[in-house]
Amino acid sequence: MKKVAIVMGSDSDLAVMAKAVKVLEGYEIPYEVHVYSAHRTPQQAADFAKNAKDNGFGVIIAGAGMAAALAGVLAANTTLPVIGVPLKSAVLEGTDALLATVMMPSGIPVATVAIDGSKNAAYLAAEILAVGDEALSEKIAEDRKAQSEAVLKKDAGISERLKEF
Ligand code: RP5
Repeated sequence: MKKVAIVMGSDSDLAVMAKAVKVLEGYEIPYEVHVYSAHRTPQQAADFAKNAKDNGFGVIIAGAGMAAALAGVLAANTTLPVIGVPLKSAVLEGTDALLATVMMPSGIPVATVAIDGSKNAAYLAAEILAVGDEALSEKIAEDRKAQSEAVLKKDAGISERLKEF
């Protein structure tokens, strides 16, 4: 199976991006985690993306905050799908990173998830890999079924829970 790359702009992003790792581990998808900054290590970020396909990656997840150029820079240097995770910052609460990540020019797409949406980035990466992997596709379908069952269980118990209020 192809690997997923999880790249973050700073180690201060790790707590959020670790949630993506847990999802990938749940599906037994191989992955690597790296810290490369579009601004502080531009050469290393570009080189990683340029070599990613040859190094066995199928998807790149890029998480960055503030003036979040990382996902776009990686996307500019590879034809692999890049999923951008805009990360919350103290001043603008992630809207800065959201706009920087999502507003890519035509021809260089970044599939942008929600602010701090690292789990969905991993689910999306799994779905991309599952296009050519029936066993993975079945695992994802089972996961969706479990989610539905959990909601229906809550539905069945909601009248009882109302008495708590
Ligand atoms: C971004 O700047 C990083 O992705 C991080 O979210 C933010 C702050 O980085 P540090 O100053 O904590 O290293 O490039």
